[in-house]
Amino acid sequence: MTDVLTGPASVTQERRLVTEVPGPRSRELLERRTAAVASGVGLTLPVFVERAGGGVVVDVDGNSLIDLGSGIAVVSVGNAAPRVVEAVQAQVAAFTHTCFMVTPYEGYVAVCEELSRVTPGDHAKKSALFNSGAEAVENAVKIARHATGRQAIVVFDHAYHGRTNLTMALTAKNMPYKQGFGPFATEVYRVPMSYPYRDEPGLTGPKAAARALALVEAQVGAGNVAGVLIEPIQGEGGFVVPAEGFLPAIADWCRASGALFVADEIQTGFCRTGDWFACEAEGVVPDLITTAKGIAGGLPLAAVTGRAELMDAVHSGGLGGTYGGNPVACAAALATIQTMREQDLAGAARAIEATMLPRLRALQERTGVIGDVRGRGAMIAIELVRPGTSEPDAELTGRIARACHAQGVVVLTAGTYGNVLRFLPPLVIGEHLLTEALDVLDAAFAQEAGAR
Ligand code: PLZ
Repeated sequence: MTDVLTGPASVTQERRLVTEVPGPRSRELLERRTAAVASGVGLTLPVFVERAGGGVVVDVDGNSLIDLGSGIAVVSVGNAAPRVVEAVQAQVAAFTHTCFMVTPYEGYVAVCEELSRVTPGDHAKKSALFNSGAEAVENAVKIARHATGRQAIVVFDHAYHGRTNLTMALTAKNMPYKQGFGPFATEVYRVPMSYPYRDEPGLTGPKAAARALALVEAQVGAGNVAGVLIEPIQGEGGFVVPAEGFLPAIADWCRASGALFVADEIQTGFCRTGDWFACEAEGVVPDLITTAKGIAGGLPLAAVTGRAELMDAVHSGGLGGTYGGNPVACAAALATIQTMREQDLAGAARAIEATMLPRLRALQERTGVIGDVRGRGAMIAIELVRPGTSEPDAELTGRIARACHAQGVVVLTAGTYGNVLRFLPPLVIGEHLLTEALDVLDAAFAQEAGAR
């Protein structure tokens, strides 16, 4: 990890609180937000941002917070990363939009070329670009159905794939994502995930896969499955890392059954887990892969990348959208990918893991309320439980998160049971900031869980 300045020069890489959090300016803006913004739009931390860079977010009251969220795994290269800013400014000044389907431009093509290079597998690939993760997942399903001539999509417990109608159906958790929003799309079948902390002891990855696939064969029929859609490490579900051998067994079954293995790497992708993509850890090569979030340094961009013959199965004009692959977002993506390569941000993610895991395991030993410490690279989580049990403790999780927020550290929660604290620092975060954030976390546990 380096401590180089990786954002706007005006953002000093420090935690510094000058008011309570949220401060008076943020509270004023919160009042306006409450009056003008639909209350269905969620809110983690009512601190309004003025600028951000590297591993720091500066609020409108002048407080500097350490960022362990990256805007939900987006600004992996740092907020307002200099090279991204430069590329975006140049593109905005040249042209902002033509619609790639009307009059194309090079940036879109260059992003697809990069996706062919960085995604797993050395087969011929093609890509299509979209605006959001959910839209990419929707299109992956469209492509899988069209290419196979089959309809069923298999998804997993604890999965998160988005908030549109089809992706709500693919998502597991009811509250807050699905409650009252049905009816949902059909031909979606959910099977058990490999969740080592909560599975029965001794359930290996291959056995967990066999458990899931036996259900698919009995209840769906292998010949009806267009695709098995899976996050190689679950994101919103609580950074659930399947047991070793689970993903390869699912991928093998897909190959044997003529179903597509579709990896949703929207949260895990682009160096987050210490490789370009999380599937690489077990040498799994997806037929289709969805990406978004970290791809473009904070600009909205998403993609489906896959085997050329599958991507080309769809008739001309069958895929698209007004803004998909917007030129400004493409310029940002090219700058982001270049930054990741040149600064070895996959290596930076592995260094973050090396710093975090021992600290969190020590905290687990001391407190007795952390059931599991897990994750890979800069995608690390702890699952909070009642002492001596594996009963989820969402209430304590919320209190710890709020205590961190009050001390100027942005942390996020996750998990089907709401009892997971997850850490997604920008990959460029300085070691000193990361260590300080872990000190704040230790203190939050001392305060809220009585740990020394
Ligand atoms: N697939 C694996 O993690 C987005 C959701 C935040 P969009 N996760 C953050 C929220 O509460 O809405 C996500 C993901 C995986 C798909 C998506 C959807 O990506 O860009 O939010 O549509």
